[in-house]
Amino acid sequence: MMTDASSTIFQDKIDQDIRIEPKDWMPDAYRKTLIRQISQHAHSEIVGMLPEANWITRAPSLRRKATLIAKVQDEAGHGLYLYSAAETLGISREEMIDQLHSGKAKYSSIFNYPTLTWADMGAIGWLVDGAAIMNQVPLCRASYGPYARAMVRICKEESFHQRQGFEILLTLSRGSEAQRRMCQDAIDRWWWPSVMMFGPNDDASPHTAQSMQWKIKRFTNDELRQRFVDICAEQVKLLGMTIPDDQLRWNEERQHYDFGPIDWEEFRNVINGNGPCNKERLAARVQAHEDGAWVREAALAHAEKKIQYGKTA
Ligand code: FAQ
Repeated sequence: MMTDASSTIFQDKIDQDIRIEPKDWMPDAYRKTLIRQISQHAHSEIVGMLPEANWITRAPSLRRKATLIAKVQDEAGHGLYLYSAAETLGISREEMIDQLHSGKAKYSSIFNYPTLTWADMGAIGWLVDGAAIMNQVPLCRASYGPYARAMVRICKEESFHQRQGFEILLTLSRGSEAQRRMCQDAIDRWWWPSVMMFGPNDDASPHTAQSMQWKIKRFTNDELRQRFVDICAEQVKLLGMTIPDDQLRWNEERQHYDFGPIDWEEFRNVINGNGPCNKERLAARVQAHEDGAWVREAALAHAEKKIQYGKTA
């Protein structure tokens, strides 16, 4: 039950950077916010496997294929840690999966774009994993223990993902004219959707202020987006490529890059289910879940048998 005293103790713990653990008292709204964010994050990892899985069979070499399989497998692992972290808050895995499959739960907008060429594997690694790391490193210090601890390993793996992506683009950028064009085209298509990954501007973000007070978020959407732009604007020079934004310019006074306007209408469309691949992605997830029903049934039957055996033994 919530009392003024318990909510004061709770906020004091947050203010002193003492982690909140599953059995500690927490306000209902804190629990709900975490379930929302962690489950959306888990869904993003799982749906995020699909655009890349599309290229496993067409990777250009055995080395690239093995690396891509490992990356996609890591993403499955991230989804599982995150579902487990969300379960500690009192929601079941089945409920979360139902919310995803019924379209009730969101997942990151970025995974609703198609992967058209091999260079997209590089652009996803460099830009999408790059944006993910920028957002997720501060989550290692999130106030909720199980989420923060899951993020430590996830971030280590994401940083490897980001490097493999950059290396794919670097190789293409030193290749033939056609490869260089493919590289630039992938950057052109993935840049703005990656910038949008950080979410709405701070003044249009309903959850940021409260999540900052609870130290779930340590930085605002715009602060993280700005850091991402600053880093990418420098890294793109190593590739000899360009970022598709003619307003991208170093601002000496701000000590940051200025950048052009974001197409928020496109963002709203994508998060409301009308992006280029939303329907395809959800259909693939639902199909995979249905195809896996026999595995779940067999695992349950096996577990029940073990319990029975344990009782009679
Ligand atoms: N897409 O008030 P805010 C990855 C929604 S993992 C869709 O700012 P908040 C790994 C937001 O949910 C990528 N929806 O919300 C990988 C809210 O809707 P709601 C995922 C978005 O929570 C790489 C509404 O807009 N990462 O990439 C998006 O304070 C490569 C208002 O927004 C995480 O989930 C969006 N981009 O801040 C895998 C990190 N942005 O729930 C495979 C954890 C906002 O009220 C390949 N999450 N919305 O209906 C977070 O840090 C936060 O939840 C934010 C949003 C920053 C995403």
